[in-house]
This record gives sequence, structure tokens and C-alpha cells, in this order.
Amino acid sequence: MEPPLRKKAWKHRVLRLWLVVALVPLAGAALAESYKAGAIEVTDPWARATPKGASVGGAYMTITNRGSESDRLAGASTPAADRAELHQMLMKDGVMTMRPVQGGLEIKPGETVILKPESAHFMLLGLKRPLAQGERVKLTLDFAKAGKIDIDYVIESIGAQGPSAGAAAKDHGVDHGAMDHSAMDHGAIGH
Ligand SMILES: [Cu+2]
Repeated sequence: MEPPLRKKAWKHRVLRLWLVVALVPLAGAALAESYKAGAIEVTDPWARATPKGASVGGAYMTITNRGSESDRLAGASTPAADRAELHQMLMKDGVMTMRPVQGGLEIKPGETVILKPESAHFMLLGLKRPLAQGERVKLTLDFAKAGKIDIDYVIESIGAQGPSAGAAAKDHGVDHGAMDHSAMDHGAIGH
């Protein structure tokens, strides 16, 4: 009677191992950073490390409005810089330029807005010290309806195209490596 029983127990152990393997990707997804206030959810805030002496940096994130009313991201502040300005990149006469978003960024009901390099982003102006890879820096977002949300953004490598923890890094298929955001002329737009 004993051998069949032992065989059963072994099978059980294999099944359990497979369950662990199957659950690992779920655990990874759960690690994505998420912050909520009212109907607004902010996930995977991140920024690029900045070279020594740089006075500006960019901060990025994914914002979802789960409510039934439109909200507006009015601005933000961070202890790491003098100011955080909401910018939009746009193509003008074949040249990528950026300018401050006037009146805040609207997030419609059910809409997800991704702030990312070469798109809408927070420009950190007057960095008090370089943003170092691996650090976490506080940013306080100010929404017209949801109010203030404190988030911690993760500093990724200088050339990072997305947050290492989130899925957003994977859907960014275009290589913008040749474009150096920090080298852009910020003087022209009134910084
Ligand atoms: Cu900018």
C-alpha cells in the first residue's frame, strides 16, 4: 500500500511548485507603484538620472481617471528642484520643442494619460543636486478635484525609456536614444 501513497505525495509537491512558478509574474505586477486619491490613480512614477551639473530633469508617470468627471492636473512640487513645470513636446517646423501646458493637463473620465520622454512630462527646473539612479524622490501632484497626491518617483538610468518596475517600459517601441532631452533649449520657452 505504501508506494502508491508516496507517489501521490510527490505529485502533490510538483503541483505546488508549478503553482509557485505560475504566481511569480503576478507578484511582479503587484510591485508596480500605485498611488490613489479620489478617482485618480498614479502608477509607476519615475525619472531619469541626471548628469553632474545638470540643472533640469524630467519626471514621468501614468495617470488614470477612474471617475465619471473630468479632472485636471494643475501642477506639482518637489524638494529636489526649485520648480516642477508641466510640459508638452510638440513638433514645430520639423523640430521637437517643448512648452509649458497652460491651464493644467485634463484627464477625462476613464482616460489614462502617460507622461513619458518626448511627450507630456514634468520638467524639474533648478535641480538642487543631480538625480542619482536608484534614489526615490518625493513629488506632490496637485489635481483640481482629487487634490494633492504625494508620490515617490524612482530614479532610473540616464538613458532609461521607462520605469523598470512597470509595463510602460515595454510598450515604448520607438528608440529616442538619439535625442537628448536635457540638451534642449529651455531658454526659448521662458525658463
Ligand atoms: Cu520639458
